[in-house]
Amino acid sequence: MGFTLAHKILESHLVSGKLVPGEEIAIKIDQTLTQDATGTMVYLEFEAIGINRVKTEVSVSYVDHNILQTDFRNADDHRFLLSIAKRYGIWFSKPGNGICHQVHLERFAVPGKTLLGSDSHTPTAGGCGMLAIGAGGLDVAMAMAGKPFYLKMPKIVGIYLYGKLQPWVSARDVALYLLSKFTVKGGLGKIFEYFGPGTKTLTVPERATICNLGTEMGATTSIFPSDEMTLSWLKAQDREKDFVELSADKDAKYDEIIEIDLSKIEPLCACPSSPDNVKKVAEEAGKPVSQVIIGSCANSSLKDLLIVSKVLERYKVHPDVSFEINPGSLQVLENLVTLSAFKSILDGGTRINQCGCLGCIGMGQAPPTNSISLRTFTRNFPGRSGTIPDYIYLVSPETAVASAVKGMITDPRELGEYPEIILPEKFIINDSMLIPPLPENEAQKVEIIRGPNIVPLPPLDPLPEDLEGIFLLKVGDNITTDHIMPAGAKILPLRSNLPAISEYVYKNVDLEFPKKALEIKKTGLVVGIVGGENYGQGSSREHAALAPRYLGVRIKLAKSFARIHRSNLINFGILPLIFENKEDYKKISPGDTFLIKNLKKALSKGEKKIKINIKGKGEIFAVLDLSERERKCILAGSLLNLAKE
Ligand code: MIC
Ligand code: SF4
Repeated sequence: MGFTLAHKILESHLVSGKLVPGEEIAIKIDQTLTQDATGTMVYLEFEAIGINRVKTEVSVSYVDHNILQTDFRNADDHRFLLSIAKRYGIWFSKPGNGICHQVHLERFAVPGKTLLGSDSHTPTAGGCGMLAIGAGGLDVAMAMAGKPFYLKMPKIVGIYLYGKLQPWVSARDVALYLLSKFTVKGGLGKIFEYFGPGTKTLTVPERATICNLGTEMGATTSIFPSDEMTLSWLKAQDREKDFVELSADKDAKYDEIIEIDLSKIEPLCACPSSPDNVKKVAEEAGKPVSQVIIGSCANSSLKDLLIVSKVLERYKVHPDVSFEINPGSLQVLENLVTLSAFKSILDGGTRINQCGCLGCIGMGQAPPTNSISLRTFTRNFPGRSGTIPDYIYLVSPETAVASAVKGMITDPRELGEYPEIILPEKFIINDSMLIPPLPENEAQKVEIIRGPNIVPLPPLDPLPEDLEGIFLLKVGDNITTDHIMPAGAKILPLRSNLPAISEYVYKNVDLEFPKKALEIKKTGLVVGIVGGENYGQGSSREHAALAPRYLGVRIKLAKSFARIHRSNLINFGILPLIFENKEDYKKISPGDTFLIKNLKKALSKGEKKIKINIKGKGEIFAVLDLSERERKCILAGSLLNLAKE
């Protein structure tokens, strides 16, 4: 029986464990990436580990999320990140150079290698045949220190593609189609591996779009084979030497197979306010739109912007629409200019922003009240845009530009003949904003520059014998890390200041949460949160674990957890408990007091069934399914404490 591509890469990087779905494995990490919003914390953690230089083949620190230097704090963060990169042997991608995933695909992704990134959309590099996984910051810090990455061996789902996309239908629609089938939790514990003749019709950036959006289904990662398309991408990037041909064996055994006829896919959109609320664009057509934005790590490649350019050669942007472009990278922008494709974009009435995440993480670009905004972004979680309530649709660049010129949601096939898009055989490459690592002898002398907003991590106490506390909050299914720890222009500057950012935990759900939690903490009790299915979906931000922990949260009791958030909870000593009987969810009300007796003893013995006594309501049971390593981490109070031990 043959092997899948994911299996082959995992096997060649296996440090411990067996490649059996559900078992904990450890793999060697070749490359890491961080971005500024998670990066400051990652490097504070890396410093705390006490290593002299990164041990990976390549580590890159990108600045793309918060590039709004509204005061000293953001500028200080950037300077801190640059000095860290110089000191520890890390590449530095300056603000303005582009979104981490787009730049990584262009300049660093290597087929067959492993990449761990402190950003949930790290799987984008799977478009180049790389096994790329998003993780919490501390896991990335450990990988930079040469430690393996631990994960539960996922199931490998083979997605067999055949046929060819119709004109005006693009990779984004394939991802939306998959989201409609799998929903936001259907990829949990799975790797999506694409194969079949249809893969040959998709370029690397198109494959990257599909891999990128696997994250929205909760998948561990997604991957395409490395073939002639990969070779032509690497050639165009002047990186032919990085090419190796890679694919699954002909008789590879997948845990599940799904077939997709690309020619049957139609333009789709994710309606407000979840990436899996998918409908045909035709069904929503005619609704007026006030804002349309092309950008984000999912859809801001050269091809995406060339389509826009071609459409704007024929049409102008509708007067009622703010049409905005956030190019994925400096390379994308420069090639657009060189191909003379920028002129029609400007002539057509487009607002151009710098290369970066911007409105995708609520850094500006908030839509007006009670109006529809169409975006090629990754997520339309409620309020993420900065306007509450918001009406955000996620669409392909084709649908976006068609709607921008018509002033209403429009099926792009209405625009008539599909323009010819020719990608250059060689891209203009400009690495002037990519700063290479310093040689070791020079790096040793670099001083780390910290601003007053960069606050060291407070100590995290080990697990006490008994846990007594109050369930302060009860939430429903699919709670995102944007609910738990919102981002946006006001909060993002606080990512390196834990006490300050903690004041915003659950701000859009219960404004008083931080204050009430700290009051409970002062009495010596701990705080508990009750959740539904897929608790903590979305981003990799460890602040969604770390900040609640700072406020005294020690247990989260849910029906199920999203992968990265669960790991982050464990890394910071919060128990991810799962209801043994989901019906018990109904029994708990906010304000209930709980007691878990002899918890430390139970954990030390490896017990999986935990008895929780709820005052006035009796006992319920929860499952604590931890590996030995995870148990030790919770007992120590955090992975950092454990690493120091
Ligand atoms: C996101 O798209 O939600 C982010 C912002 O890129 C996050 C990382 C963060 O919160 O800093 C992610 O996807 O992991
Ligand atoms: Fe940036 Fe948005 Fe991509 Fe996150 S999803 S990395 S915020 S562009």
